Amino acid sequence: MTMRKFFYVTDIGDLNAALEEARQVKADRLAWRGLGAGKTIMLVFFNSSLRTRLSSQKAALNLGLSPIVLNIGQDSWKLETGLGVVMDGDKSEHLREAIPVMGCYCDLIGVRSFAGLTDREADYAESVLQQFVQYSGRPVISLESATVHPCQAFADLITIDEHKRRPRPKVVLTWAPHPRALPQAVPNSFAEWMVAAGYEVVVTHPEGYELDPRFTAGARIEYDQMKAFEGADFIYAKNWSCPGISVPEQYGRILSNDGSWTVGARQMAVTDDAFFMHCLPVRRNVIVTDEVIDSPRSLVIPEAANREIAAQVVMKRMLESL
Ligand code: SN0
Repeated sequence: MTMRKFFYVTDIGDLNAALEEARQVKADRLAWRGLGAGKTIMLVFFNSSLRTRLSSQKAALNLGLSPIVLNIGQDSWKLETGLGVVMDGDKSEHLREAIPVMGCYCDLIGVRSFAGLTDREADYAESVLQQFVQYSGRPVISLESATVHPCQAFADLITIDEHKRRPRPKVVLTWAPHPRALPQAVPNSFAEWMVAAGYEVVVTHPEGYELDPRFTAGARIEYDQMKAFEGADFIYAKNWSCPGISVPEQYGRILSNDGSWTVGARQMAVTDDAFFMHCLPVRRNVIVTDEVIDSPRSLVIPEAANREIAAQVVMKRMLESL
């Protein structure tokens, strides 16, 4: 299947085929090292990164694809992303020129650009990433954009597929408190991918944190965290700020810092000996207790390791589609 962009679960097509390809890549990651020879991927970061940056570079190197990393605002001019802006402030260059220039020097582009969390419409239209699609002339991978983090969700799917004890595991996505307002990209994509995989998906959070139904359709929403955890096979913790579904003015705000939602032994005790998952970076003893993240049921490191595999499958398919 040809692949020109990687934002949504539908961009990867059949998930069983994608998982099979992930297994092949994992079994011999250098088998396609000729595929990317002489080609370049530009990895553009508007925000910080550890796993995404390293796993994307590693995946590219496995394919013989040369990565070029650009940190916007540090290594480059500060870029204006809004349209129609009078550029008399601190931004020296507009995306409208920067994107086609970057496109001249590479074959694939990956972009990290977090939600601004002030303008829901602009964030949910993925306005920055759409400009990359429109003006670069290259296949574009979201490396966490305003509303999605597909590389993370694919790695999570691989990890669950490797650890599941039954064909249709119960997978619980739980909100947890955090001192800062964080994007909805990770929970959006996680819910979207888990529903698409056909798993039993439960999303639990305090009232007001309802995610956009375009990502959660098919999942059960449960406001009682303990009830949600009952009999679970996988617990996926993540903080997110208010998605602004019922009250649009609350978009991007922190509505709760209720410490009873921190995932600890009390909640894990009612699961079916569930695995614990988090995309990282994680605030210990805010999102999850030391006891749970340090337990043998924690999958946070295998999940991170699978980021390389997920990224490699996506880049491989894009190279095969050129
Ligand atoms: C990002 C997020 O979307 O929630 C990236 C996750 C992959 N996380 C953060 O920005 C955490 C920052 C913090 O201060 O803990």
